[in-house]
Amino acid sequence: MKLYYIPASCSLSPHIVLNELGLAATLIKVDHKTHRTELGDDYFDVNTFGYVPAIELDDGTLLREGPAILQFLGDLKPELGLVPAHGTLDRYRLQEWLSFLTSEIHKGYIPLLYATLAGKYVDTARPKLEQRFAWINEQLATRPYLMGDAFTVADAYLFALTGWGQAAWLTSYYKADIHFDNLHHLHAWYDRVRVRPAVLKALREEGLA
Ligand SMILES: N[C@@H](CCC(=O)N[C@@H](CS)C(=O)NCC(=O)O)C(=O)O
Repeated sequence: MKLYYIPASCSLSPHIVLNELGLAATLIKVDHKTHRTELGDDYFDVNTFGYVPAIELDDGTLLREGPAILQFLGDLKPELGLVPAHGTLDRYRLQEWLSFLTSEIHKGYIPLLYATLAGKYVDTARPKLEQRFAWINEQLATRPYLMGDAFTVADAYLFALTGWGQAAWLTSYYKADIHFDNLHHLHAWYDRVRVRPAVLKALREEGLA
């Protein structure tokens, strides 16, 4: 297994977990400015988004996103108790913590970190967000919903977040200047989700329809 990391960044957490597990992974350092690995490769060829952590399994499979990686690693040795068993309330409690840490703490740092870069936060955030939505658009080219043929909670989450950019039906402060005009698969997905009875009902109940 390989772990792509930037020293002192959030990839420190899977690094620690690998050590807890006593697993000898190959550590590959990524330069956070050039996005080159210490082997000289372009890290964007490994991870489309250029961020760490990412792990590469021995069969070449790549896994991204800290909370997913941490759970994957913990599940390799359940007897160590680094993650509670699947299906237990404690497992959801762990996911509650991971979601909180990733969205409220980890990403809560971003304005502070970019503020130190001469107030460039908006200029940096918008293209990143648009690139990520473009990637989602590509995923939706081959499947009707994020996970495949069936609507899941992830579609409900994305629907709410996409609305902030699209904002066709919003008049509130949840409006961001993000452009989706060319993302046809995302549009098709959005229209598909928007007419679901449960979605229409929710929009009505929130005074948005
Ligand atoms: N959604 C990702 C975000 C990871 C992330 O923000 N990584 C930062 C380090 S803490 C990074 O690699 N930044 C460099 C970049 O985005 O180019 C996750 O939760 O794993």
